Amino acid sequence: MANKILLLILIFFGFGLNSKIYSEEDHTAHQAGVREFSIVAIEYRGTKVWVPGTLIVRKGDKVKIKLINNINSDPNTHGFAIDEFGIKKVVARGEIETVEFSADKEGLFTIYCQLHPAHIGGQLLVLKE
Ligand SMILES: [Cu+2]
Repeated sequence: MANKILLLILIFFGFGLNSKIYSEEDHTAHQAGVREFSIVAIEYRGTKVWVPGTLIVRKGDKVKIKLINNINSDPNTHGFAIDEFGIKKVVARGEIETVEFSADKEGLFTIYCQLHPAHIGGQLLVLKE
């Protein structure tokens, strides 16, 4: 009997602890995590563009971006570059590439295709922690 009561106390106390932890997580400031994106190079009426163009993360996040080149016209490779994070990737049609980096500085950074200046890129916004 005493064991059962002890067990019940532990269960309720345990639930209480869990719900406290969860509610604290809900209300605390941002916790750094992994932010994953998939972005696609497409061609619309002759204009090549990376979509979506704006990626938003917070400082401290690990950023993982899957790059898909869906442009059917030649050339069959396009670039994805963010100078401030040392990223320069070439993405061939039909071959998914991934870039990973740590968003260790705040600010607004230009995303562009290093192979074709006319190819519309985008921007990476790194918010403060
Ligand atoms: Cu391009």
